[in-house]
Amino acid sequence: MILLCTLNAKYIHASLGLRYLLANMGDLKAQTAMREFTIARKPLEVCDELLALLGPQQDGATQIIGLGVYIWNVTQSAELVRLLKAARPAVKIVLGGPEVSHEVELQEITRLADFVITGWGDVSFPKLCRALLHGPQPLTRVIPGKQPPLNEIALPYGEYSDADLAHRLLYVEASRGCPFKCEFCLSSLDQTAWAFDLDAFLAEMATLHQRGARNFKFVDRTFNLKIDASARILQFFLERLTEDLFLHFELVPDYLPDRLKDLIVQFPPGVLQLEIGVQSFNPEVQNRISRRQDTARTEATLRWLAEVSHAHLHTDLIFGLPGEDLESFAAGFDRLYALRPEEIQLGILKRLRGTPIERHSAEHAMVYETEAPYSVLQTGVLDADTVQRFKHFARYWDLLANSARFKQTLPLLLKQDQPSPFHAFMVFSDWLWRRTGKTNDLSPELLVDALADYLCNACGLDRPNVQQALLSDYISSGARSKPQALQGLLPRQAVPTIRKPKNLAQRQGRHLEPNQALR
Ligand code: B12
Ligand code: SF4
Repeated sequence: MILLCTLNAKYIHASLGLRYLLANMGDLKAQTAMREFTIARKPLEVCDELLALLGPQQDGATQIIGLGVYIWNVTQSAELVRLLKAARPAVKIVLGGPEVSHEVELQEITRLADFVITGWGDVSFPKLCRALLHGPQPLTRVIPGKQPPLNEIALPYGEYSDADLAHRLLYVEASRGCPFKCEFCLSSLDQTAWAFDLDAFLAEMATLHQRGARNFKFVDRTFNLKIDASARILQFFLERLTEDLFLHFELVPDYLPDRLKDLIVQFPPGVLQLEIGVQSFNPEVQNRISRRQDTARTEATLRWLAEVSHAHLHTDLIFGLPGEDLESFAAGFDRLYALRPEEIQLGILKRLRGTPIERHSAEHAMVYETEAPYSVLQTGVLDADTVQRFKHFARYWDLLANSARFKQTLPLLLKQDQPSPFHAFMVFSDWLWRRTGKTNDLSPELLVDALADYLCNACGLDRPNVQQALLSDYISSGARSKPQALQGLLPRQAVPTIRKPKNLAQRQGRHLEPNQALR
């Protein structure tokens, strides 16, 4: 028997990689099963469950476990492999996935396993299984995954169950790879992008849609690379537009021809989510990490999307890039904030295994965590304290700004007596950290009280104005407890004005104006 397994970041994330492997098992499919867990599960429980599924090993029959290893699960996966090997040494463990595809010999998990397939696993995993089951036995432990023409790979979408369709994000891909070279990113090693046959892909999407799928998360690295294909995909979904449709695409920010704009603009609020990596506005830093990005066009695209389209804009910045100091990052943040995307996700640089960013480590005094997720701890221009302060900032920004829970209050906070929104939020973030000492378990009520205290007492703002803003935000958020700062002001039973979104795009739902959400 063959078991395909992985530990997803959360239940809502269904593994597309494993489904590809399952769909391509060919004659071995009948004896292959797939089992997904989350990283929250104890490795011992996962081990017991997998061994129970395999059943006792009879007459020396070969049993194989294929494990998908990623940055978010490598620690737990290593423990799982250790337990499996201890309990049943004869079981053949095959690893694959981006985390074990590079620096293979340097990792503990790869030493514990029997085989590692690097890169694409679609055809190489079944081939290895055939060799293990029927011989001849493979000669090497580390096997470079074959990258066949995409039309030779069976599409995996039939492997999504009805429960997946109902409860999870459905990852789909119209293309693999990326032609760009941003050195912090694993996709920079791809050299180019390869497109799946669009007719075959759209036929699969049509089947998923007929089966009731409404959440489609495209993992294409760059959705706006081949405009003909992007336009056909958008058109396909425009023809199936319903209130509960949710689509997520990743775009490069400096290229949005009118043809795509004309289609994007036709999507009503709540349907399209666009993830746009800006990463840095500093041209010297962009150059250093080989990221080609036209700043003027980036700003023009973002401005158009924010002002004209109804798309929800999820933008990304990376803190800690080689040579980028706090002031440069602050300037980039302020520039992006001025364009008013719904979300600015503030990521911290990670040294992913295999990525070329490593070449800057010595010159820019980069220090990274040695264990996953390999986040930067300090650089030549950012000391460890500043990196810590930024981590608090990023978390609080998520809670207060990206959550859209404080739409009225946030402008009061960012207008404080500081040179810019970034600096104003940094002062608040330092204050909140001193006061609470934590970034987790901060309830909406605690945040309301903290904001009231900060704005009225530390900044000296007029209390009724602050309370008015907080009251409006608190009621809109739908929270129902009673923060101290709003005692006596809340209606007896605060009625939420935003309907809880029905579909999985919950985060996006919170950014809708009440009248849009109630459409
Ligand atoms: C979906 C996704 C997520 C989801 C999680 C999904 C899940 N299942 O739980 C979320 C959004 C949570 C996420 C978060 C992060 N992610 Co992410 N994510 C992706 C994304 C966009 C899609 C993955 C996918 O489905 N790909 C398509 C499938 C077909 O490819 P695949 O998964 O690589 O599978 C193929 C091979 O790897 C191999 N394979 C896979 N499993 C197995 C098993 C066996 C036995 C074999 C033989 C082969 C094999 O065969 C498959 C088919 O060819 C990729 C980028 C991308 N487009 O791939 C990044 C990516 C996986 N993420 C990455 C990173 C860095 C992160 C973050 C650290 C980002 C951050 N915030 O800084 C976080 C970590 C979260 C955490 N908790 O720590 C990196 C991976 C680095 C690594 N070494 O694992 C990627 C590659 C992005 C990049 N280009 O750099 N991510
Ligand atoms: S960051 Fe985006 S554009 Fe750059 S290499 Fe990675 S996927 Fe491609």
